[in-house]
Amino acid sequence: MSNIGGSISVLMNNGNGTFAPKVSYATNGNASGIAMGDFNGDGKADLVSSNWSTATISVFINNGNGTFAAKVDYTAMQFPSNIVAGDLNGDNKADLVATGSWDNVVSVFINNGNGTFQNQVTYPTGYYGQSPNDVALGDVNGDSKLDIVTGVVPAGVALPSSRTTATALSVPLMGTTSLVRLKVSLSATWTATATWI
Ligand SMILES: [Ca+2]
Ligand SMILES: [Ca+2]
Ligand SMILES: [Ca+2]
Repeated sequence: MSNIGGSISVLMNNGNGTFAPKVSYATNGNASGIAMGDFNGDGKADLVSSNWSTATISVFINNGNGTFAAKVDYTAMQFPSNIVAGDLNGDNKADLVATGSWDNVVSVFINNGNGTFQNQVTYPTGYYGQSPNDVALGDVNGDSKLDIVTGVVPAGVALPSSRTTATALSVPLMGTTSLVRLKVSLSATWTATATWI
């Protein structure tokens, strides 16, 4: 993969389930993951991409009419394959969690409350060779606070409630920048099966 050409495309609903032609916004390198959330509290969904090739995330604030302001980039860990948005500290402003697939961590970006974000705080998710490639937020312990769940390759994947969900994971090959894909399925006995796709 090269460090060129990443973008997000937005297709606006015409109101009847058909969509207007795409409007694209350039990201800082390959946009391997995207997420949406209201980052500045105006009730309009904002956008973020995790940029695989540049170890950054790009935040796009909604202008309020479905167009997006110029991106603001933040430093992430290497190979941030996926990203998710959710309110982690209870201020009703969406925060961000990105994977750091090369470094076996997740990066948490707390919203300052106005759509700008603090520097990442990282948390380990595994050990060398077990890269977190997908991430989800859910309240695992019922305290109404979102917890972080990561998909790890190849040993398995942790899910908060479902034992049958299959998830596709993007996998960095060690020593290269190539991308391969695995599908991981969990059986009723929590046995994880990984299949190349
Ligand atoms: Ca917003
Ligand atoms: Ca928050
Ligand atoms: Ca919780």
